[in-house]
Amino acid sequence: MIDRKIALLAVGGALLGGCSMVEEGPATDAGMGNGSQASTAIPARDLTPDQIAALTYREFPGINKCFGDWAQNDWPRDMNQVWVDGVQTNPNYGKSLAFVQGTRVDGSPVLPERSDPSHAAGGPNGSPTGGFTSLGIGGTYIARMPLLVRDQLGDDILLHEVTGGSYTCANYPEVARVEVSYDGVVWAELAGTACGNGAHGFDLATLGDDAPWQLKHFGARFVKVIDISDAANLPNDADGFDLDSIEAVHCGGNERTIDLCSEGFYAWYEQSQGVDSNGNPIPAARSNPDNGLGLPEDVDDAADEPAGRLSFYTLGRNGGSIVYVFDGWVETTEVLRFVETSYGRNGQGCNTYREQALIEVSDGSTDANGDTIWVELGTVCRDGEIGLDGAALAGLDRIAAVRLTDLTDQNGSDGYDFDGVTCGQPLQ
Ligand SMILES: [Ca+2]
Ligand SMILES: [Ca+2]
Ligand SMILES: [Ca+2]
Ligand SMILES: [Ca+2]
Repeated sequence: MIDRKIALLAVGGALLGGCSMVEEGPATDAGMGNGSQASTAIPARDLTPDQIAALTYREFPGINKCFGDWAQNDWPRDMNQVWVDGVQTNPNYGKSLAFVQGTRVDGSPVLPERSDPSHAAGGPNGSPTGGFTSLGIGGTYIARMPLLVRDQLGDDILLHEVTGGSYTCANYPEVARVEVSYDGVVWAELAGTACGNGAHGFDLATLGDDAPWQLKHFGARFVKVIDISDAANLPNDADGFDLDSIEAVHCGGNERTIDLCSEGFYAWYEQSQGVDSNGNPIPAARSNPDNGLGLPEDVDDAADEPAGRLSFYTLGRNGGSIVYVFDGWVETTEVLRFVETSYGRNGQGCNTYREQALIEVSDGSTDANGDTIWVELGTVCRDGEIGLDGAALAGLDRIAAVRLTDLTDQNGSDGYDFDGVTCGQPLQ
């Protein structure tokens, strides 16, 4: 899925320039660059999806500080060794990118020595006299991180900016915001902005509810830095946010294979609950998706429900659905056993009360539109087992997520009452 190619759309010729000694802050060399340089800069605040789709990657080997083996840099499988063997160390820097540079406030090109996008790849050097990339007003810079950036306690990404002399955010507000992506297709914004010299923290925990579940569960592969400087607050020669480095504070994938017989689901996303048989909302007690986490309680009588809550989550009629994930991976040699709650009907067949759900699984892969690729395994009615061999046939050797969608056609039912998942009888 990461076959997308990234081209460098930076200012022509700028990449050949070295690091000349130019004071950061307002550029004073009015004789350079103005009107003499071909530029493909797009004077927009952000890239359109079409523009992003047209980008191709440019790699900068040899500057990845997260780990040393270039051959292991690619998602998804080669990260396993990196993480499991403990080779991974902090910090972790962006190493490859796409770049659409803006202009200076007066519309002239950013100086060549401040336009080399490789100067923002790799670690920070903190020098106001070179080694950074000026985004240009409204410019966009995309880094592809060598390892997934993960949400752990506190800030997960640091933007390093360089500004020398007496210039501060207050008197020279060059500002950037950050978006992240799992697949390079769908982007989601992180809270906060960066402005002024030094490191500025961003936290994946600030992702909105509508962010893709892969981004929240697996982490961010791509980091996009967008200049949002207000030209009205800056002098004519200001050239936007000066990016020294993108640092991942927390990186690495969760490569654990879970024990399906003892763990069940770990978290849920994309809840879209249906309604009851009369079209009314499902009662609150049946609407907590947490009730489907962990091992099933397998309750057969209302009196046996856990204290303070029910053991199940009701999908709801008319296609109620939810995505559950494991705290790691499940091999597709396994069988999933789904447990449903229907009081007093334990041991009775599906035909006695037809509450059913469609089961789809995913390893997190997305298509060209950024939509999750789901592999349909079939339907479970009440309690039921379903092998992952169908996913194996579709080319997956492990899964991380299961989507349940209600298919109940039973009169009077409010849908499939999902209790939990566990292991089933092994495949023959
Ligand atoms: Ca965090
Ligand atoms: Ca600048
Ligand atoms: Ca039921
Ligand atoms: Ca349960």
